[in-house]
Amino acid sequence: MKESFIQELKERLATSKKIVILPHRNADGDALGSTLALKHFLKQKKHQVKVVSPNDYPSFLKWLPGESDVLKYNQTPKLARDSIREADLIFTLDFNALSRIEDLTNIVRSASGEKIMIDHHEDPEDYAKLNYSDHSMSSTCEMIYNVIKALDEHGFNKEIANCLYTGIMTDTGSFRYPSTTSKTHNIIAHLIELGANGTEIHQKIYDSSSYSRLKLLGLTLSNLIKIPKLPVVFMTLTQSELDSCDYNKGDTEGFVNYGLTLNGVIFSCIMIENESEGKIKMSFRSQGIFSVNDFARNYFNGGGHHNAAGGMSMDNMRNTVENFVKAVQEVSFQFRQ
Ligand SMILES: [Mn+2]
Repeated sequence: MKESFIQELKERLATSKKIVILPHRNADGDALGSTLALKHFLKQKKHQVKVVSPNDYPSFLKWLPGESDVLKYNQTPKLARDSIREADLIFTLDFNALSRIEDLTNIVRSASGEKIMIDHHEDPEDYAKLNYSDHSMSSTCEMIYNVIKALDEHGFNKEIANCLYTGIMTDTGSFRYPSTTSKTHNIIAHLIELGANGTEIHQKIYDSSSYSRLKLLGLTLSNLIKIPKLPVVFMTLTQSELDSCDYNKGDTEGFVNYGLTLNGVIFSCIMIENESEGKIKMSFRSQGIFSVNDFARNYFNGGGHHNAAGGMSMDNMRNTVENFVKAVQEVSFQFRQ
């Protein structure tokens, strides 16, 4: 983190401000954890702070302290829009391209408040006046920890600790992805001292599957296909399969990771049909040097991180699978290195 970022942030926060904090659409543990943690911190500093989310998020995040005050644009559009327009400062957390907030993109772009980006994805856009962008970071929550510590090391409390623990845990796959460093563990140790309850958080996030989710997982795994002679698997879920299990939003979260548990596999993909939006959502995960960020950018209008990325296809499932397999063949030389 650059010293100049903290200095400039301190200047902005020296007087009481109206502040809006935005997570990306379909917020995950890191997006919601980081926005709420920053909100708890800034509220203590006598600012007026609102978290505005583009849409709703999975129910396993709804216990996060402060969640019930989040304004959801798809539920209360006027309130959300007015808050953004009136804000002096607009923090955008856990994303670096304004398209990630979809319906809010133009509202935020045209808002007069100063934009501040804190994020760990690659290739940031240039919309924010102040940036703390570092793709080596495990999570935006780890970055928010650094920001709070630099602004006021006594500014943490139990709520902040629980929010930050959640985002670091979910974005590191429970502290096992390569972005997890000794610094990450030191931060986690501090968060536990501050009152974060790791056991409880883990249970609330991971042991909260609905019946429909477990049924869907079974279906997804039975649809798993290994591409012969390559360390690649893919899974598919059509709209009718989703419907047959009474699919709820968020049910398929994390399914793509199961592909990597197959011995020798280093690249896993899941393709999930969304009939009403007329597209197929694709998630990619890899282990080691193969970049799914590049793969998603080059073939499926997406991007993300080196080992975790997303993309989409406007084609039907059959053609999407065909295109995926073709793309994999094209990059297959990378698997032989
Ligand atoms: Mn994140």
